[in-house]
Amino acid sequence: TRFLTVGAAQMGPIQRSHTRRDVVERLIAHLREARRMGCDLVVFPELTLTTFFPRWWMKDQAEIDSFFEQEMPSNETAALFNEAKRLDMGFCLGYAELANEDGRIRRFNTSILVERDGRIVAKYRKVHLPGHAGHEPERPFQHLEKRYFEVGNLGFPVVKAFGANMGMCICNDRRWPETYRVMGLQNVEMVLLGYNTPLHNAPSPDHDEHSWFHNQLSMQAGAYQNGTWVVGVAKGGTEEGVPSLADSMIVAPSGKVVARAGGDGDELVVHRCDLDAGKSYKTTTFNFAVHRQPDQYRMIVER
Ligand code: CDT
Repeated sequence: TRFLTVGAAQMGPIQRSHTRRDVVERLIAHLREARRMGCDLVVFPELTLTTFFPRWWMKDQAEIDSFFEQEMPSNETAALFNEAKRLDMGFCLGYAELANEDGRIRRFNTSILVERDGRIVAKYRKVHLPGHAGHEPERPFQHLEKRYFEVGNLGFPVVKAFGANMGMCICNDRRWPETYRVMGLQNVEMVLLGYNTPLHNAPSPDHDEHSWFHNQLSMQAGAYQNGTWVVGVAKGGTEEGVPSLADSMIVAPSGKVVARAGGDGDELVVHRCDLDAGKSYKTTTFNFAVHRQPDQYRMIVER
C-alpha cells in the first residue's frame, strides 16, 4: 500500500492590515509543524495570501489588483517555496492570479500544487464562482467573485504527483457533484480544496444554520461517490467583521471524516492517508466502466 501524510493547514482570519510577509510567516510555521508530524504535503486555503477581498465593492483597479499575484513564486512567497523545499515537503496554495494570456490581462481564483523539489506541477482555476457581479449595498457584506474573477479555463486537471493521482478544486466547487465526477473520471485519488465560507448568506439566511452540515455533506458525498480522499481546508474565524466557517476536515474514500479541526484559528489537521483505500470503491459500486450510463446523462452537458 501507498501512504501519503497530509496536513490540512487551516488558517484563522487574515485582516486587511496583514501583509503578504505576515501571512507567509504563518504558512511557514504550518510547514514546520507539518514536518514534525511527518507530513509529505500541506494544503492551504483558498485565497491564502490576503483577506477575502470579494467582500468589498471596489472600483479602483489598482486597489483590486493589490490583492492579486502577478507571478508565482513572487518576492513575498519565495520564502515559502524555499522552506518547503528545504523540508522536502510539497504544498497546495490558493491565491488570486493576474495572468497575461491571449494578449490580455485575466484574473482567476487559482490554486497550485507544488512538489517537494519546488516545481509547480499543477494549476487549477476556480470554475464555480459564487455570489454576484454588481454592487448590492443592502447586504451586510458583498460576495463579488463574479466581478473580480473569470470562470476558470483549465477544467479539472488530475496529475500524477506525490505518488498519487491528485486533483484540486476551490470552495464553491465542492458543492457541485460534477466537480468530483470530472476528476473521478480521471481516476483521482485525492482532491485538495481550500475554502472561505461566510456563515451568513444574505440571499438565503435560512441556510446559515446548516453551513457545517452542507460543507461536510458535499465533501463526504464527493469522496464516496468517486472513491477518493478529500482534503478540505478553511480560512475560518472572523475576518474583517465577517464570521466564516472553519471545520477543516480530511475525508476518506469511504466518505468517513477521519480528521477534523477543533477550533477556528491556525490549526494543522493531519492524517496518514492510504492511497489505495479508494480501490475497493472504484472496482465495485463505482466501477464507472461497468455501471455508468453516460448516454442517459446527456442533459448534464447539454444544458
Ligand atoms: N469562496 C466561496 O466560494 N464561498 C462560497 C460562499 C458562497 S455565498 C455567496 C461557498 O460556497 O462556500
